[in-house]
Amino acid sequence: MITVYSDDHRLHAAKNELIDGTLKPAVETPERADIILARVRETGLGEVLAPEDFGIETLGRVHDSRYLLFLETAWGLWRETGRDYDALPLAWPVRGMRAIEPEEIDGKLSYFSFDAGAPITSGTWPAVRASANVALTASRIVGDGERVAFGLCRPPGHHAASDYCGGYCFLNNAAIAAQWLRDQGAERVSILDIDYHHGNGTQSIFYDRADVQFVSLHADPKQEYPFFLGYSDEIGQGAGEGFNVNYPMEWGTGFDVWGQALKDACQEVASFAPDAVVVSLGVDTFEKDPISQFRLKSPDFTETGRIIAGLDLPTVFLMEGGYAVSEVGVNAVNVLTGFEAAL
Ligand code: FKS
Ligand code: ZN
Repeated sequence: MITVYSDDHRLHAAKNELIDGTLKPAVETPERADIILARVRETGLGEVLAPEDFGIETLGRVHDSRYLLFLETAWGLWRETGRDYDALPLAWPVRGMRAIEPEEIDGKLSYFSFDAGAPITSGTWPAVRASANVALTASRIVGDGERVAFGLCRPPGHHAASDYCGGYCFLNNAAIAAQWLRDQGAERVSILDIDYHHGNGTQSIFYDRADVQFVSLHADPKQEYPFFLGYSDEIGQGAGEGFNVNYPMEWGTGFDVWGQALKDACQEVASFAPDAVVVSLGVDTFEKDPISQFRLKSPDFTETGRIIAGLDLPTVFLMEGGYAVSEVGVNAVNVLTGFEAAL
């Protein structure tokens, strides 16, 4: 299987993040991608290719143009105010407040985000563009007839919506990939999101559409981030009704329950009969993940790949989360080798 990877992910390296009420060193680090790439090479998974540049119009198929302009200019505006450390928002418009884009950068940071989990640094814009190009190139490879490709995306994408960032995510790589496949002539595309956290951004982008199905396995929002989306009664709206499927699961869930949910999710995908599947591949479901509460073991990821291969569909794997750095490479690549072994 071909892996698409760009060194430009390193340009985004947040210093800190708020965890449990204190500023701690960021857990979404460049080291994560380095370790996954090292494992790809160690296992001889296949060739590693650099991404092609797809241009900003491709991003505009999914993201709002004001939001893209914000991402491109935010660091410069923040620097102009004399600050040289990571830019973070601190206030959000909730119930009864006005959603008007403010003029000042601090207000814009708030307006274009849903949490303080997506710090903007000097290299964030080139890094997130490279990450989207990685996703698009992997999709192009599958669109050209390969059965499968792996986009080693970093930063991740599934919390980013059309016009806001959050949860380490800026551009929604999976949504951009799915939309590109549609624009290239795929009639239906499924996004199977197996990251521990609900892909609120991806869900919101396709919620009223019948051409892109969103199916997600994740920790129950009544217990876990992102808290405000991911319930099982979210089934899509309008033309999209029936094309959004959520499998929220309790803290402590192991592969007995999770693996069954994956099989059920694959049934949903199979009955949608898509031309291609985009997998939002998070391995933060791992038992030793430092920020998560599921209990998957390393061999369970191999089985996960095998089950997904059973769909017998063109498949684009895109990296999302996974923070147990010493095992993130083994677990992510286990999914890919499990998939390949089942072909
Ligand atoms: C939990 C605090 C939650 C934010 C977690 C973000 C998770 C990101 C991710 C992605 F795939 F996007 F990277 N903090 N105590 O793993 O879903
Ligand atoms: Zn996650």
